[in-house]
Order: sequence, then C-alpha cells, then structure tokens
Amino acid sequence: PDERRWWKEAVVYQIYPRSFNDSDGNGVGDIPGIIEKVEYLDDLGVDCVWLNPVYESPGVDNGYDISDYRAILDEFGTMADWEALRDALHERDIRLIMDLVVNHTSDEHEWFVKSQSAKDSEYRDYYWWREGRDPDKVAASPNRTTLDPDDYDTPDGVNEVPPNDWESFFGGPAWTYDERTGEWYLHLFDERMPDVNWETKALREEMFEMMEWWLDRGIDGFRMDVINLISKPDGLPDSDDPTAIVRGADKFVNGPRIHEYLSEIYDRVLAGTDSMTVGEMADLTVKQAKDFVGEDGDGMSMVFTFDHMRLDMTDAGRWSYHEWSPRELKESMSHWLEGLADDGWNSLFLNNHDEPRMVSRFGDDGEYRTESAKLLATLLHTLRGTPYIYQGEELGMTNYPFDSLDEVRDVDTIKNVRAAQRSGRLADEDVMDLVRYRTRDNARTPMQWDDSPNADFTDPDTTPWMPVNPNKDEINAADARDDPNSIWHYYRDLISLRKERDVLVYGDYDLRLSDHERLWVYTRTLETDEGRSDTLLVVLNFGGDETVFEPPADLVGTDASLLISNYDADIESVEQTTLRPWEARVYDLA
Ligand code: TEU
Repeated sequence: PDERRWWKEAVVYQIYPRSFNDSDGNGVGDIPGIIEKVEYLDDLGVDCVWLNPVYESPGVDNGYDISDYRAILDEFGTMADWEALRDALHERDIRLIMDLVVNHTSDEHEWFVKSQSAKDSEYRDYYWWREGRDPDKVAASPNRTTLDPDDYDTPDGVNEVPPNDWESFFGGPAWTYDERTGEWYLHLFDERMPDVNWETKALREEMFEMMEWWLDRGIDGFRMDVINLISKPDGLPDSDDPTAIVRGADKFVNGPRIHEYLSEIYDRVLAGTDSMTVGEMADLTVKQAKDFVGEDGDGMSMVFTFDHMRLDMTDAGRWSYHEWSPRELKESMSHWLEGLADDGWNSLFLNNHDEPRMVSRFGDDGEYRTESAKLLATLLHTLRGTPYIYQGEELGMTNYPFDSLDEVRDVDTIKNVRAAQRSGRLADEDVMDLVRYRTRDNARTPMQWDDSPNADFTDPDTTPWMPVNPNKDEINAADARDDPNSIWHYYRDLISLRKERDVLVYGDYDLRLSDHERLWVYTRTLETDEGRSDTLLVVLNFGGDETVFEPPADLVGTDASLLISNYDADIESVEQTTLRPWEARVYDLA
C-alpha cells in the first residue's frame, strides 16, 4: 500500500566527507567544511544527507574500518562539530542518516585487540577465529586458489592453509594467520577489517546499544553497510560456486540467520521511530528483497541493489570489462521497479563512493556531457523510488584521468589489481584502462566548488589528499549556479518538481516500448482524490544518435505540455518525432 513516508518523498544527497570540503587547509575534507555548504544543499533542494563514515578509524578503507563507533575521527572534527552539522541540517528541514558499519570493525577496535590477545579472551567470539587446515587433508576443491602454504602469509614452520577457501572483496584470501594464538581470523574485506561474529549475543547487544546511542543523538536513520553479509553459515564451509562475485559469496551472502538478525535490529532499535534504513545488499533477488523491506519484512525502508552496477562486468567480477547496452540497463532497473512496485520501495542511484562517475560510465563525458548528465538525472528523478545524488553528480563531474596506479589511494583497487595481475587475469597493458574505468577513486577526487586552484576544496597552496580533476575550470559549482542551463539547475528543477507532483513519488511505473534498443519510455500514473488520473510520459533517448520516437498507439495525439527537458521543444500533444542525441522529455499529459 502507498502509505506516505518522508523517505519516499525525499531526495537524498550522499556526502563523502574526505572529499567534500576542507575548512582547515590540511587537504582533507571535514565536518566544519560540510557546515559551510549546508546552504548550498538547501538551495539545491535536497531533503536528507547520507553521511559516509566519520567515526574514529585508522583509515585503511577511508573510515569503513571503525575503531570507535562513538567518537568522531579527529581529522574530520569533533563531536561538537558533528552536533553543529546535525543542527544546521535540521534547522533547514534536511534530515541526516549515518553510515552503519556492523559487519566488521578495524583491527584497532578495542574488541579486536582483546579478542586477539588470548584464546580464552571474553571477546574471542566477537570475531571469527579458527584453526588452519593441513593442506594434505583438504580435498582439492575446483575453485580454490592454492593449497600451497607458502602462498599464505604464515611464519616458517606453519604448514597450514586457511580454514576455508573464501576470498576477500579486496582480493586475496579472507583469512589471516595470527601468530599470537596460532589461529586464523576472518575478514571479507581488508585484513585490517576483521568480521565481527553476530552469532555472539553480547556482540549483537553492543551493536544495538551503539545504534540507539546514535538515534538518541537525533539522527534520522542509517545506511547499512554490506548488511546481508553479517550471518555466516555454520561450519564456515568452502564455496560451491566458482561463478560467485567473490569466492564464498554463495555461502556468506544472505546467510542462514540474516532475517533473524535484521528483524532483531528492527524490533530492538528501529520500531516505533520515524527513521529510515537503506540496506546495502549486493547479490539479492527481488523475492529476497521483499523479505527484507517493509513492515511485513524485516522492516528495512529500502535496499541498494547492484544488478545494474554489474552490466559492464564479466563473471570474473568487478575487475573485468563487458560491453553493455541501454536496453540491459532498462531491463535491469525495470525488473526491480516492477518487482518492488506493490510491497516494497526502491532506491534509485547510478553512482556512489564505490562506483565510477555516472556520466562517464552510463552517459557521455565528452561531447554530450551536459545532455547525457541531464538525461540520467531525468531517469533517476522520474522513476518510482528514492533518488540518491552522489556529491558532484549534480555538476556532471567526471572520472579522473589517472596516469598510474601510484596516483590511486583506494585499497580495493590496489589490492584487486595486484591480485588480478599476479593471477595473470589482467595483462599489464590493460591495467590502466581498467583502473581509469573502474576505480572507486574516480568518485573520491575533491568536490569542484569553483575554478580557483584546488577548486576551492582546500587552500590553494595545500596538496589535497586526492588530486583535483583538471576539468575543474569547466566543471564547478560556482559556474554551474550562474548558468541557468547548467546540470545543477536542471537537478534543482527536478527536485522541486518532485515536491510539486505526487505522481513523481507515488505514481505507478509502466514501462512502454520495452523492447526498444535505445529508447527508455515509461508513464507514471496516479489516481488523484478527485478521481482524475495524473499521468506523465517520460521519453529518454540513450546515446549519441538521433532516434525516431513512435509513441504507443494509445498515447498518440494526447494533449500534452513539456514538464521538463534537456532540449528546447514546443509540445502540444504526443506525436511521432525525431529525438536528438541524449534527448530527455517529460510530457505532462492533459
Ligand atoms: O561496499 C560493499 C562492497 O561490496 C564494495 O566492496 C563493493 O563491492 C565495491 O566497493 C564496488 O561496488 C561497502 C562500502 O560501500 C565500501 O566503501 C567499503 O569498502 C566496504 O563496504 C567495506 O566496508
């Protein structure tokens, strides 16, 4: 049912604090820097901010390795700064959701330090510790990397292989041998990010208390990091599926107690609050998503799914490339829009801090950068779901021209590329093309505020932690706000349209001309209280070619006006027409 919720009507703006705005000139973005830009967010019209992690962390994975859940990383500022940001946002009716990272902690978290210290530590079962295995006794499994103990980072004389064959998302085995107690510990990401053990009740209680602590500080919800990884199967068995996105994913994604843990989180912390949750869930089916979202699910407001983020990959995983087509994007996203149409809700995004810039990946960051950025924005803001704007997307910021791997900071990129080169899966001459195309650092270069040195992200004579994109002279917020035809103003218009027209939020999504290779055509229809139906027709021409649009027979000749478009066109009715490169039109049907 279409019960009204603030998070269905909201446009969410994602801030990666390290790269957003640096107030003290040390080259790293910070919370006071975000406060300086709250008016910018208010002018854009966004309703909610998703703040990537700002907690105490050694920074192995830019804050996703948390060493203290209740402290602010001093590079980002103080808890007082955070409270000032919360208040500055709330004063302007902008809500704030925080990143919840409870699948793992940093190895510097006090729980892990204690857990690691002794086998009989009371914190031992806060994490996953297991004996290694004798390579001679391990059945050769079809897809194990190696059974040679020398391929693992164990001291001389330790003739063991890890407890199972799972691999890390960052490349390499998901287990590391610890000499202190002669056991291995599990980490689905970096070895400095040990997975916590949700089987342990005391650990679950700690996580519930931490979540309540943040809700008590007035946040409006959580984005839940890799939340469908927190339940691991009994016995931690080897993988059975060599095609999984990373080895073992067939075992540790959507594990046996995932619904129990998620509904416990909802019941213990979230029920009865007006908070919003969005669960990051790779490798999900619509059926599974329905069990996670909504009151009759585990209470999640919505999920981030990644089918549409994998169209340009082969089965070899993220460090591969595969040609994709607009039709595949249309089919992939429509599958979710139709699947969660009745009981559930969708998130709408085409980039974030883990993905390349969307105009470079799904649009054209050359000749038609402005037109294609506006088309993609039209898509995200006229589909049924909650749109997410990743910082800089509203400027049409592009990928960065990395020259060498030395310019890249991202642990995910560096470790995966090295592993792919070692295994021979990635030839040296192909490395930089793939890194430039795929690296998460494309999304982590500093926000481009104006055309001054360092784009006013930090002081002119400071070296920012990541280089500023050289195209800041053409692409920056100051110029964009002065140009009524900019991508920024187009986003601002789309955001205000969603506030004016309920049909854009609650209207049914009906895909039309579904088998067209390049056109994505759909209607949004809402029965109004007066019994009238409010209908919009969205027509998107993906690609740089002109395309003839032959309207569906039932719509031809309908009186219509143009609600918004990235080109000029005087429209009085829905007729056959030739659409220009990347032309997007939203018809307001009479
Ligand atoms: O990302 C989850 C995740 O699966 C990513 O590693 C993803 O596969 C890859 O980055 C490209 O999509 C979350 C956070 O968003 C990411 O920044 C963290 O590195 C990761 O979890 C570990 O916390």
